[in-house]
Amino acid sequence: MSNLQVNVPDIGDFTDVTVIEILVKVGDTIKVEQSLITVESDKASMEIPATHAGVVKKVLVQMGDKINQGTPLLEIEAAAEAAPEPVAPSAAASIPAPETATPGAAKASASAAEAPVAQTNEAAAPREQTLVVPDIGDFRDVAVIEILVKAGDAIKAEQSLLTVESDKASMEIPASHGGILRSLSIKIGDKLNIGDVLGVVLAESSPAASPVAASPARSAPPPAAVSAAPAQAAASTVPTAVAPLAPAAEQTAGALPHASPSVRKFARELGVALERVSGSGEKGRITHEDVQVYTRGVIQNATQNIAAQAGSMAQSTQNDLNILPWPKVDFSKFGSIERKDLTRIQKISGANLHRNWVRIPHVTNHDDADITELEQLRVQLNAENAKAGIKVTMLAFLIKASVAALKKFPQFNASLDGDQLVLKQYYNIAFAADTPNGLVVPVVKDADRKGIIELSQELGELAAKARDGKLSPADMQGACFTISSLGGIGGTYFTPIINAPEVAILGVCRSSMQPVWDGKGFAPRLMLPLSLSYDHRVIDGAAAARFNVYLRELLQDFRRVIL
Ligand code: CAO
Repeated sequence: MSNLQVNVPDIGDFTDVTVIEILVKVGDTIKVEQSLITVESDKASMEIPATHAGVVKKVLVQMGDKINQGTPLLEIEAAAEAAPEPVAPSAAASIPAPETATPGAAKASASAAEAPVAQTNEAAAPREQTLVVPDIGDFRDVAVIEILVKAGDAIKAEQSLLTVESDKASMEIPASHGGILRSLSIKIGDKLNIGDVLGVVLAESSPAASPVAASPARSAPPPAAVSAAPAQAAASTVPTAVAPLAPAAEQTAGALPHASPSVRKFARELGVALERVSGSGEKGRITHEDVQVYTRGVIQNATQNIAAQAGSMAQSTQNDLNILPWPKVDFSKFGSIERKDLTRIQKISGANLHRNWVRIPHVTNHDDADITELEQLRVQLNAENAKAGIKVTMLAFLIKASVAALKKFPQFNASLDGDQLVLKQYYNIAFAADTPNGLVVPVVKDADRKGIIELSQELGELAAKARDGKLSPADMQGACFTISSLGGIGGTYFTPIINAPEVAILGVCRSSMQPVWDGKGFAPRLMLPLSLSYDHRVIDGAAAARFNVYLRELLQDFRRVIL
């Protein structure tokens, strides 16, 4: 491994171009052809590629330095397989000297001659001039990235018409003639080469006064005239990259923002319109960092807007409900904490529960049902069906009793729809199921047509599907009334939240032996706590008490279910 110096390769006519970006730093491993710095003249910028591979030991240029061909750029420890002698710079970085432009110009004439676009006939319209891509040296198939003028614009000779970009350089293409732009025949993304027709201008000067006008129908001027008579450059079609620099004041308003190709590429990747970015570099040049700052600003604004909107929504909810904002507490001040994301089910059910709790005026009616005899029947049925693997729990009886109560009190088997009550003539009963991922609510369809054993079997299947996360949307749709049973867990009473658009829900807790007065004395009875929440817009308190009493009677004497 040996240390060697990497110099600026042949950059054609570029002289004293300013370093506007340094793309590598000490310690970087660089490859041949990798861009090292970006340089810029007034209207063109290009990236200077590495001529050797290796590890950067020293960066020999600084931002703002003026460089020329041969200026030392880096000291590197050359890689073992370093590229041989300094490579000729890539086409993108090699801007030909005007002298080398002759063949290009010849091509320009040829291709303009071949162009099918209606060319000006001097006799018929002596002032019309065709604008073509002038000699752009080694550049081939450069993409149009910006069009700076439009048909109808008054343009000046030398005014930038469009910007083209290759992989590593961008440049503005000037007008060969001033006047009124009649038409443009290019669009963004078009790939251009020397001689391609850009449009037609109604020239401001008489044909005789303009060197270009001498051959108006084939407007690409002989480049020799350009190099031999630079004073006439203002009337030439030489691209800005090799033309005398136009004073900044002459640049068109709304001209392409000043930025290097890599910055343009970066901006394009982020979808940033460079016109909106303020450049902090020399002469207002937009740097990589400017694009980042702009992007951060946009994201920040968007985030703030969303937060403001959410805030105003929350505010309006708060105002509607007259409640305080959610308390913000730094819990870690009081001890160690862990943060855990809510599960998908928790997020969905949480949003639904919140809506239901806030939107439905809930009232909960509590009662106790004596299920002493029913429990005996349940135990007996379980014994009888044990072989079939069917487990009969209190839930199946509760479903059956609820169906009977819904039939007796149809407003419980209903949904509010605006000013109407939708009364259902089917009996689908949902039940809340506790699963490792959160609460789900499967639905037993047509419960009125099923017996206790069939219901028990179906409950077992749905509960298993719920635990395994295999419930389909259809399994959870179409409910009329919901039962939330905490009987397997414990507790006495609670307030279940109505499952909108239903109008009532039955909460059931664990049955327990209670001393119950039978008129003569206290008898031990198995009592089941019932908690019926109802939508007070649809159901009034008396109806709820009657529903609960009826349900209690059914559970106390299950024979009544068939009445
Ligand atoms: N009183 C006393 N024991 C009861 C009972 C009650 N009301 N209800 C059930 N039990 C018993 C069962 O008989 C069973 O006993 P064994 O284990 O001795 O056989 C045990 O409790 C467990 O029953 P289970 O819970 O497995 O079955 P289930 O049919 O009663 O309930 C299901 C099924 C899916 C509803 C239930 O498992 C569940 O998830 N419950 C939670 C519902 C919930 O989270 N509700 C709150 C929603 S709102 O926040």
